[in-house]
Formats: sequence, structure tokens, C-alpha cells
Amino acid sequence: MNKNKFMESYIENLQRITLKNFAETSDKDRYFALCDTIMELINQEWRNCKNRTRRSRKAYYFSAEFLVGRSLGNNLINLGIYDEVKEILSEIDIDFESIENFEDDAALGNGGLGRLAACFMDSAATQKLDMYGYGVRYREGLFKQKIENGFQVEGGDHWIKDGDGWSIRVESDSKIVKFRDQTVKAVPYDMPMLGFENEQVNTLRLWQAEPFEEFDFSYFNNFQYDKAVEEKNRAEDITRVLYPNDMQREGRVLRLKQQYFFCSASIQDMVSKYKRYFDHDLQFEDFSKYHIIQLNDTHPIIAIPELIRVLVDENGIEFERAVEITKNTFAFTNHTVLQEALESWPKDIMLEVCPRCFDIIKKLNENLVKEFKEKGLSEEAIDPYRIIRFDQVRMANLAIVMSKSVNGVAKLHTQILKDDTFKNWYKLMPEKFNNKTNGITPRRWLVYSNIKLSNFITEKLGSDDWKYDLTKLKDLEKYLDDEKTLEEINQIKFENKKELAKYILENEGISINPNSIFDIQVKRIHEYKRQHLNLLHIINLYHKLKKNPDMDFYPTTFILGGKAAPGYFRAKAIIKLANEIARVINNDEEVNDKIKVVFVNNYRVSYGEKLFPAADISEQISTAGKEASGTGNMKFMLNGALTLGTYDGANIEIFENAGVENNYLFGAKVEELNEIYDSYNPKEFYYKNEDIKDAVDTLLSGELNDNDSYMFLDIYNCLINPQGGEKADTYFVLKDFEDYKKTHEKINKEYSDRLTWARKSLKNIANAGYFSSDRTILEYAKDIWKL
Ligand code: HBZ
Repeated sequence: MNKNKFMESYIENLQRITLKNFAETSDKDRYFALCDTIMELINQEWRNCKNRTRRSRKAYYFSAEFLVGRSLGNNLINLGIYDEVKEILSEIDIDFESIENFEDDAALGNGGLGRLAACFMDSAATQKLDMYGYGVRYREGLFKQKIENGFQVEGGDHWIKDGDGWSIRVESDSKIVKFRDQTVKAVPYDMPMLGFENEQVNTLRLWQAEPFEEFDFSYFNNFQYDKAVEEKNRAEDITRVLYPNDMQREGRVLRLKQQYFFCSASIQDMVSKYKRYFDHDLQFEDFSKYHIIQLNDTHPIIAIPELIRVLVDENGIEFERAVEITKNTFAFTNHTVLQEALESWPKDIMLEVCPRCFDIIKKLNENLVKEFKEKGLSEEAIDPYRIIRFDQVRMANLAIVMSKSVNGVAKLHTQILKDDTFKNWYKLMPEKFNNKTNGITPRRWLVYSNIKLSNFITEKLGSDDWKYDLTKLKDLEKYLDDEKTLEEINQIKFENKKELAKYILENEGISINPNSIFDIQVKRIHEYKRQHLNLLHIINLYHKLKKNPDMDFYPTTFILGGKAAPGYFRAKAIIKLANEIARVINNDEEVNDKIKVVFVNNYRVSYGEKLFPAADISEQISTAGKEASGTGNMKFMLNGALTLGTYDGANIEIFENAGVENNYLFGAKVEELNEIYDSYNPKEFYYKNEDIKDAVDTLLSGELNDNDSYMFLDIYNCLINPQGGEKADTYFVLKDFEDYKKTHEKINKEYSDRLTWARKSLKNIANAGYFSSDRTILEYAKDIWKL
């Protein structure tokens, strides 16, 4: 990059888009001018990539969510010009940080599933894999969380209200999407996905719904302006908002419309390009030679009948042939074993949204049943496989029949899919099933967000090759017994903790001590993730410190954060509980130099970038068997935190790689929980264990105030006093409490041996290489996509 030229074009852009003199421009102006300048810089390479890959085999990642976060810093890092641009800006007296903070997160996802898609985009480009992302351009991303009087209050997230510096509207590639009762235009917005210092620019294409005709002039001419506007709104409604439920299927018509909308537009896009670029010898049999579609969970599965529809209805291909082509084109990833997340659509809703797709699904189901009957299976034996049963379309079954690959996202998770969730399918077609343990991009989650550690690693390894091949971190192990290195590690962590403390003071109004242990749990709020186990433990610890102020105890700051789905009462109760515990403890001068509790407001990607580098302890405490993988656990590990975790998801692989002795494993294993499932009685634990009783009773003792919301009663009930046929403590919080508490005591003791701790921290960093999404995406490319 030519520095002078960059500066020149930046100032030019700034003045052109604002019509202001430089001194009069605002942070917003300066931010958007910088986006423009960077987009100009990558334009050529982006076009080159598009042209070069026209006729190559590509992978298409279909996902209803891409949780991208901010792009400015990450793009500069990937272009290799982060430091230079910062310098250029400071030369003209612009503070980079304030421009950076102007950018709203692109929060087009709920949590792990959406963030994984974004990490995959980064890694695919970095590995020079031709992967295209297809998704939805929601006008409103995931709601903004405010905390009022300890309660979560949701606000809108109109993230592009000031503009969108990172997308190009490609009007000419618009598609028409037809619903039974409505026809809309799908307009693509393309975001560049930059590889790390390698000139590869892939595309994330997000579709926005607009009225087919901007204005219906018949209404207009009849002075029915409201009708005309109504139609416009009805079209725009489709991509107006991201549904905020994670791990919970959403059964509304509008949700299926969203899914069909982006899948139909994407399939049409692929087919029309195929016809355009391959037309001289067009053979649809070859379609699957050039396209492989990875389905990110059940949300995009409607793309399967849509491809058949386009092939059969619009291109005159015979049904059976279309089915064969389709079967070779799709692959399916599952992200959860929670039954409440598995999508099924009532026949009526499907008929209302996409009747032709329902027709096709029905035919696929009939063929399947026929095939099974010919094999001699009884009606009953066929039941678990049916795509349609009791007038419900079971999306996972549709995907499994019609895909060449089915994968889980961590070893244990894939095993559970085989043994349990999809066991019938596994018996029938074992060859389809495979594991792809998740990963995270080290560019965003270390190089960008933890500059100090990143520079330190480069210095120690004598090169920055590790940014391209994260397994190179292993070489850091040669410093395991080097005191100076270990002290430096502690120093870097301390600096990061000071920065976080400053940020938390500014944003949460709570002052925390950077010399205390930073124990962090950030993720969506869900019972299976057991934030309430964390909170019950804090309550009990607080009481112990009150009773015994001279107790040997290393000061600890417990930090929690995450959003609850707006309709998930119990998750919201957990948030209220966290805030109430924080209020009581932080205001109690007898203890607040020893423990503090912070519930960070509006946890999101850009907040995570500040939290992961500053953690000593990473809380990964889900009920064994329930967290498919987790990816936050990897972000903490890569930044040198020790995992306090159950034997679940990718925690297991973290323990395997970094050594269980360098982390803190606790709690029951899946096999044990399966065994005791029917006989489990949490009351036994409650009556036998004083600490448990103390913590649970506090929910109702009056010491904590839920402002008559009955929220704490709800948590109490779900643990030991189940209502209306519910099972008590389904997530085994009380069962695991004692072990959790003891493990915390161990942590608290061991933390004061600062060098031994640093050694463990280094062990984790050095062995985090496996968890790069570069590794994951290469496995998809090799085993499934054959790219
Ligand atoms: O996917 C998460 C898993 O819980 C987590 O363990 C894993 O690491 C991550 C990436 O594989 N699953 C989700 O985030 N699931 C959803 O977000 C979701 C959203 C809407 C739904 C269902 C699931 O209808």
C-alpha cells in the first residue's frame, strides 16, 4: 500500500461524501470515508476473485445467521495495513479508536451458530477456498439489551441506519421470490470476506426483501396510498428482523418466509449463473460437480426442495434426475441435540408459504416410504424416518435423506448424534456421518483483539507464521520453564485486565480490581448452560465470606454476560438474579474488596473482543451432553484463560489438547447422567448439603429482591419444586454443585502460585492451534466438499 496515496484518497473521500472541510467532519463521516477508502483498495482483488472463480467448483455456505460483528479493524488486519492506517490517521490527528467505536456490530445472528459462520468466512478466504456465503440482510439485528432495575429490556438494533460501509448492492442480480400469496424482489448486498494477507476476497451475499414493484400504480392512481405503502411494508417485513430465539424453534409463518426467501433467491442465483457461465455444454448432471451446499443447521433446509423445483419446473428436468442431482449437492450440519430446537413445519404453514415445495417434499416422503417397504420394513419401523408425520414436515429428516454428509460439531456431539438423536439414520447410512470439531478465527480472536499477546508470540517464535498455521503455537512450549517468559505472560494478562476494568467502569459503572481473579462466563443465557449454577455458587461464597471474613481467599471478580430470548422467562430470571446478586455484593463493604460481581450489559461480538483477552478463568459449565461444542471456550483458551468446565462439547478436546491437569474439570459425565436420569432427585442433594441448601434458600429468603416478579421463585421451583409435570432440575445443577464448589476452592488456592498458573496458561495457548477454524474449514473442504 502506498501511504501517501491512501491518505490522499481518504481525505478526498471524506470531503466528497460530506461536502465539509476536514476540521468540520464528525467521527461518523470519518468512519464512512475510511470504509470507502478500504473498499476502493480491495475492489480490484475482489473482482479478480469473482472472475477467476466463475467456472470453478465452489462451496456455498447457506446460513440464516452470520454474526459478523465489526469489520473495520478485522479488515485492516487481514489486509495487513492495521498499523499503517492507524499511523496515517494519527498524522492527521484522527483517533482511530473513536472511529472504530462508531461502527455498530453487524449482529445478524444469535450466538454460536451465527458466529461460527462468520469465522468460517474468514478461514475459507484465508485458506484460499472458494466459498460463497448466502444469508439474510436483516434490517434489525439481534436486539440490544438494556438492564433496567436488573431486568433485561430489549431495544431495536437498526444497525444500518447511518449507512452500510461494507456492502455493495448488486441490483442487477436481483431475483424474484414467489410465495403463495405474495411476490417479492430479493436484492443482494455483497460483503467482501478478506483472506489474511493473501489477496483472496470471497463474497458474503445477503438478500434483502423489497416490493416487486416499488409502487403499485393502480393503487396510487386510485388514491389508495395506504394500500400501496402496505404492500411495500409487507415485502420489507420479510427481512425486517432477526428472530431472537436461539436453541428454540420459531414456528411463525414469517420465519418460514424468511427461510424460503433467502434459500430461493440463493438457489436461483446459483442456477442462473451456472446457465450463464457453463451454457455452451449445459448438463445439469454436472451441477453437483461445481456446487456443494453446506446447510448450517435446519434453517436453510428448504433449499433442498427449492433446487428440485427450479430444476424440474423451470428447467424441464425429470423429477428423479433432479433428486439425484440434489442428493449430490447438499451436506448438513447439526448444531444442537436439544429437542426444542429441531425444526418441524406444519403442513398448513408450508402450504401457505411455498406450496410447490410441500408437493415436492411429499413426493420425496412417498418415495422414501416406498423404498423402505420394498426392503421389508414395517409401517412402525418406518416411522422414525418419515419426512412428514402427523402433518408435520421434519426438516432434519429431509436433510439427512437428501444430503451426502451429516456432521456434528465436536467429537462427543457427533457421537451423541450417532447413538441417540439420529440413531436410526446412523444404522441405515453410517457412511454419511462425520465429525467436524468447530474452530475460531485467530485473526479476530487474537491478532486483532489481543495485540499485546499477539506481538509477544511473534517475538517469542521469531516469526508470525503462526497466524497462518496456528499449530505453530506449539513451539511456545519451549518456554514452559522459562521464568521470564512466564512473568511476561502474567504481565500481559494484567495489562489486559486493567483495560477491561477501565472499560467496565465506563460502561457498567462498577469498579473492579485488576489484581483479582477474573472469572468470566459470557454466552447466551440458557438453563443448559447453567449460569444459575455459577450464581448459586457466588451466593454461597458470599455468605461464607460474611461469616468468616478472615477466610483464606484470593479476591475474585465474577463477570457474567449474555442475552436471554425475549420470551424465555427463566433465562430472564437468571439475568435478574445476576444483577441482584451484583447489587447486594458490590454494595456490601465487608466483602466488596474480596468479591465483585459484574453483569455486563449487551454482550456481543465487540464486547467479547475485550473480555476474552482479560480472563483468568473461562466458565464452560453446561450439563454434560448438552453443549454441542461451544466456541467461546476456544476464544478463552487461545487468550490464555484456564477452563473451568464440564466434560462436554469441545471442552473435552480442550482438556485433551492442553492437558486436563492444566485446566479444571468437574461434574458428572454423560453416561452417569443417562444412568440416573429417571431416579434423580435433587432434593436429596438439597437436604444433604448445607451449602446447596443455603444457596437455594436464599432465592426465597428475602435477602435478594426480585421486585415481585416471581422470578426467583421460578428458579427455586425449577430446581426442587417442579410445577405442572415438569421434572425437577433437568440440568443437574444441584448434582454438580459440590464438585463445582470444590473446584473453585482449588482454583482460588492455586491462583496465588503465579508462575505455575502462567505455565498452565502458556500450555493452553500453545495447544490452542487445533481450534483454529482454518483447520475446521480445511476438513470440510477435504472430506465433504472435495474442493
Ligand atoms: O452452535 C450452537 C451450539 O449451542 C454450540 O455448542 C456450538 O458451538 C455452536 C456452533 O456449532 N448452536 C446454536 O447457536 N444454535 C442456534 O443459534 C440456533 C438458533 C436458532 C434455532 C436453533 C438453534 O432455531
